[in-house]
Amino acid sequence: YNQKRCRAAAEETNVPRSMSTRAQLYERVFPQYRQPVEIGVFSLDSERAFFNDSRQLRYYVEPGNKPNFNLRDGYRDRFIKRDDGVKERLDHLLRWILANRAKLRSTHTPSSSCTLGVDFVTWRGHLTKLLTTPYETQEGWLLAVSKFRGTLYMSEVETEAARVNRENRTERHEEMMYWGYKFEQYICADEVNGVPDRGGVVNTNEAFCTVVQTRLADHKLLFSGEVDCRDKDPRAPPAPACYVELKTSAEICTPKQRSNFHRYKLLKWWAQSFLPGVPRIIAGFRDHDGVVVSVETFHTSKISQLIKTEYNCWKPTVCMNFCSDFLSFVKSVVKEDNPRLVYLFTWEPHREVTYTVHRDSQYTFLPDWFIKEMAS
Ligand code: 0WD
Ligand code: CA
Repeated sequence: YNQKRCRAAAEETNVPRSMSTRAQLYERVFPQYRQPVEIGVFSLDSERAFFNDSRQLRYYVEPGNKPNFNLRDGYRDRFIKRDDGVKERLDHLLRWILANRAKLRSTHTPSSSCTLGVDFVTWRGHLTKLLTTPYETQEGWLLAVSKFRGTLYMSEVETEAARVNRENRTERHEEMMYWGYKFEQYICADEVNGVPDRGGVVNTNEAFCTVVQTRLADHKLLFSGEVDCRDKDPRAPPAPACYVELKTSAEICTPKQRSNFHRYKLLKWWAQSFLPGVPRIIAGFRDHDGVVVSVETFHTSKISQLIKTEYNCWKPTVCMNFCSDFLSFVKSVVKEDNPRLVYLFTWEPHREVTYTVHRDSQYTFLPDWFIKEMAS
């Protein structure tokens, strides 16, 4: 019924039913992307409780380029893992919006207006997936979209394939997921003049998130992303320019490995940090046993130069134009303002982006507490 209805509606109004992800279609001039501005922050504590402040912000402590970091240390006895079976959807970001509603209204819309004054609200991670879609050949995605008071809220839904992968991770993979967090602990201090506590507990419930506002072509965006740490120098530029992204990756030993690193990993790293305007990525290269063998800095703005030596490599303009066109597609499809109505956008590699419509279903994601509070 839904499929049919949606087709009928689309035919009446000339709304396209699908969209191509072929890279060549998006090779045109770089779209306007306004410098992202931080409009707030929030923290999630060791129990995943929300705080409208920067209590979880950590400080970057330079490791030197030949440090002695064993990323396996503490996996068995000093690790508290977030339950990734719990789907939080946009909840923390919605809490931030409610807590800062007055501020948002007065700076972006006439004081009498009851709208947020942005077109899209989402996680940075969801936008990263959109940016990399024209080059992705492994993993598809599902994005649920609802329109509420003129704003399009976009929340990821776990694909069947992703759930199967998550539920069948090997012990080796589980441990390797810890390595990235352990690397953060070797590099970050809790206090501005502090030192990292390598003997402490790694708790992946804890997070510090920035909330930024920007514009891609004619789309006003408000999104949030997790930030690993900041430059401790008080003279550092204001956020997000003082933020530092931390990464780990397998050490590069062969030309083939170097090429794969440039083609796949640097694409993801670039997209993730470019979106919120994080200028620096600190990468720890580790061996098979989880020992960091070198540390390198990547400047986000220089990554696209770095990869130009690769044959047939990814292009930032394709990523940004695809994202912009996808957001236009969403705007053309999602017309009804109703928080219980979900348009589910679907993409699988080698396919087009399509969508289905769902009323009062398992996909509804805007919580009653948010809708109620926004109405008051
Ligand atoms: O509902 C969902 N499907 C998701 C929710 C997917 C991704 C994130 N989240 C939520 C969580 O509340 C998290 O605190 O978003 C927050 C982070 O959002 P983001 O910054 O937009 O996510 P992303 O850019 O994908 O990842 C940033 C970091 C990761 O670091 P690396 O260096 O590995 O990219 O956030 C962590 C991870 O440390 N992370 C997550 N934390 C909580 N839940 C998740 C997740 N699902 N995915 C990555
Ligand atoms: Ca990171």
